Amino acid sequence: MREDMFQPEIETMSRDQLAALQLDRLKAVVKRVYGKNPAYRELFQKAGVAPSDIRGLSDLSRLPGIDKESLRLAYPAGFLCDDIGNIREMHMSSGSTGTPIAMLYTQDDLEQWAECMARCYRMAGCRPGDPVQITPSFGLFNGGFGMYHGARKAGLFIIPTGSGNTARQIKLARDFHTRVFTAVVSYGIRIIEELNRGGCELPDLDIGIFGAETFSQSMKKRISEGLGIESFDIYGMTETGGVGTLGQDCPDHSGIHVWEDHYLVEIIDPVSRRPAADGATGELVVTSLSRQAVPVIRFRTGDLTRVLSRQTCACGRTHLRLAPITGRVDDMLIVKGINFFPSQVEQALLEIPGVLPNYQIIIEDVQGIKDVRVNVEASPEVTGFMVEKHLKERLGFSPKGDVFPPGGLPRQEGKAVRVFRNFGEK
Ligand code: DLL
Repeated sequence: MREDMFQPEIETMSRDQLAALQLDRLKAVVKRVYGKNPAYRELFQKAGVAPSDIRGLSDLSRLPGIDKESLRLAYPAGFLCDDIGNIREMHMSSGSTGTPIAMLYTQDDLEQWAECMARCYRMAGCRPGDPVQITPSFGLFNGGFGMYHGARKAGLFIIPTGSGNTARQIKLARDFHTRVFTAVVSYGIRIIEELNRGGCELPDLDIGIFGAETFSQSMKKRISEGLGIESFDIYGMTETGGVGTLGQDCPDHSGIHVWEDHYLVEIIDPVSRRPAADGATGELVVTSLSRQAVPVIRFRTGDLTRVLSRQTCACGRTHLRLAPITGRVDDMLIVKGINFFPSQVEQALLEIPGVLPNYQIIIEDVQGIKDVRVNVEASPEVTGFMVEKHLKERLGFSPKGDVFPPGGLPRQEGKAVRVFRNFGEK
């Protein structure tokens, strides 16, 4: 029995077996959405495709897709494919535009979520009885409850702190010997700051599971070193059923293993919508194969990534690996003709010794021309000029760099807001 796998028979299944399972499940989910939901049926009819047309996995490309806007317009339950009486839980993403997306779960959906999360915990090296501190918030955000459901399934000792009260988080971690620390990426940094500020003793953590925000290599390094842990990058979203549903990296840290028995993934060029070759960056499109209440069909996630490998990993898992998410399609900034993502600014900033992982990217309109300013916290030896020079080398253009003392920039609870635009556009 492999200790590091929750379901070794599924996690190491041959690619042929996996494809056969995916096809069976794809046929079933297509039949389900078509039979049970008028909105889906209408989309299928418009695209001129019926469930009987799905004979092979390549027929996926014949299916119509949905995106965040479709789900928002369908709020609260326009894509429901089950009886409302069978719903046992809901979560919701607030989104930037204000109209929420609701995700509803049947009992089977909750089991599926817990199973995906339990695989992630076990893959990170968690053993039954390990104390796990769950710091994402408990509520409509899926982070806290998803980690909770999975920890129940994996037999961990749950310390459900939820977000905030950083000093207490550290005390509890010390008092109850937290081995596994779970958080939204930027909260890892908050813990390190608090440790430095209060001169507190570092709790004896081993494993960190972080997600919900881009996790650049340099951020991962800072957090791992600052907390003395091995960090894992966990991925999921409200629309696919929450944290961990899409997967996580393994101890080989060679990409995010996608739970392909539950999700079919495609990468497309966000503009032409054509499939992108393995290795090419594009938008991730997801079909949920085993969810009951609100399965998504060819859902355009808006997240940018690429397929790193479909080969069996050194860890023994056969499920394909994606590159860490670099950003969202609509996060791309174009300034003075140069395209870049906030995560590239983060990566470059954290290469500068003395720069702290708290920053803001401000896009402003200077006499009709779009300009960028980067505010960053750093120790006193770092100057604005040093920041500007390094960003110029790494990004190819020179935003203005303003350096703030440690603690000088605001912090948010939950996901960090990094980009601010001070004129009319989104
Ligand atoms: O953020 C789920 C989650 C909670 C994942 C806790 C990990 C930890 P949403 O609020 O619906 O759900 O936001 C989903 O967050 O489309 C990505 O843009 C981003 N995201 C999630 N995980 C990662 C990650 C949760 N590991 C959106 N790396 C997604 C980069 C991530 N971005």
